[in-house]
Amino acid sequence: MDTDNPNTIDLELLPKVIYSTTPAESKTFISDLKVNLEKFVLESDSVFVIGHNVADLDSIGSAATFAYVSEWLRKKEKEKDSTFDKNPESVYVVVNDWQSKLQSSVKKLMHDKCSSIRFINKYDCLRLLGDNDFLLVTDVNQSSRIALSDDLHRFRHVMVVDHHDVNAGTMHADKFFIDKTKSSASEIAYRVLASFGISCPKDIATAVLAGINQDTDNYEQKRTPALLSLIAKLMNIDKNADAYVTQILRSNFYTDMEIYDIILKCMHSGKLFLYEMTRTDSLPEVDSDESIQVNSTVAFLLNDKKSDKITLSKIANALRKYADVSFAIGQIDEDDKVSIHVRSNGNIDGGKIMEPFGGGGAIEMASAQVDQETPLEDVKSKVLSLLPPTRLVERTVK
Ligand SMILES: [Mn+2]
Repeated sequence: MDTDNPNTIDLELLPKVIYSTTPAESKTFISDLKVNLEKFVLESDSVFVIGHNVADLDSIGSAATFAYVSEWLRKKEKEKDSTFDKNPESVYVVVNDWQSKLQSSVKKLMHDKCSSIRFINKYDCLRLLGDNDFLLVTDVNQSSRIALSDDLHRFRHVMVVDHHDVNAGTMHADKFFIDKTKSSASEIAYRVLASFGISCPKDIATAVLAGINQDTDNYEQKRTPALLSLIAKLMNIDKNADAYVTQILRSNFYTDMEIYDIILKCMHSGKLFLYEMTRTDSLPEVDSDESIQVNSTVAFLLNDKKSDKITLSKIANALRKYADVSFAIGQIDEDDKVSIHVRSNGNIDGGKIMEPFGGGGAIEMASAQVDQETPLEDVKSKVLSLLPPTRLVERTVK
């Protein structure tokens, strides 16, 4: 665990987190979030919005929406009050991994739909940074995953808005707004925009839809009636939004095929495993009602070539389409470690399984790093032993 990192949170402080886990809480969650956001946005000289490193569509979609809302609030304040002395345009989105490292779809979204957003990198941000500025962190709460982790203390206010749970690696911030029931940070950002009564421009609607699409695996996960009606609303604002999102995702063809190439190679060398997992009937604590939901397919990929965390998380993502829980395990160049990445449909808590390895994350998505000397097979056996009491049947991959 990140205990040596001075930027991470003391777990005792967690009651400060404002959660939303039920629809009833969701209303007060949004109104608390609104009040705090407006206060920080109007008090501060500049507003910086940042998502996680290696920005994805949700990170960009939510950051662009929050930046749009911030600028709108400052403009409205200036109209109302001529003595308001903040520049409405001092609102920026910080993207660290400048264009080169970003996926094609992300670059396209930034270029095509975010032309009104001022994108800057970490160094521009530090150059512009004064002593009364606000940092809004979106789609992430882990200190190790943002570009400004060493500079958080330089902001007057830091606020986190996320749909992933907090844990020991969570950064320091004044306010946390965590809504695990929402599909994506983009969905939260849109609901905040709507609650201010701001009419949503076409480009922002498309960016929000792109974020939701990314985090729900093309609207396959977290498909609640509320989300489906939001998707319909966004498609109504921009009739071309869905076609546009499909088109930018297709531009990831080469990078996607590279991932499938690794999966194929591992499959041919016997390093891809599928298990049918069934909870045995003899377990005393399982009653008949509960046993309905525990038939799951579990996939493991052991990559014997060195790669990186992003590649392994993309492999886990790709395998999740064919399994309920997927694990990608392999050596990474970074820190000479073995990295474990899990994706889950929610039946099994991925974050919990990563905890004994010193890692963590959300139910749906988590990771951990272990010593590089650990054989990949041993990691797999340990993961298997951590799954709920089950009967496992290995299935041949064909
Ligand atoms: Mn997200």
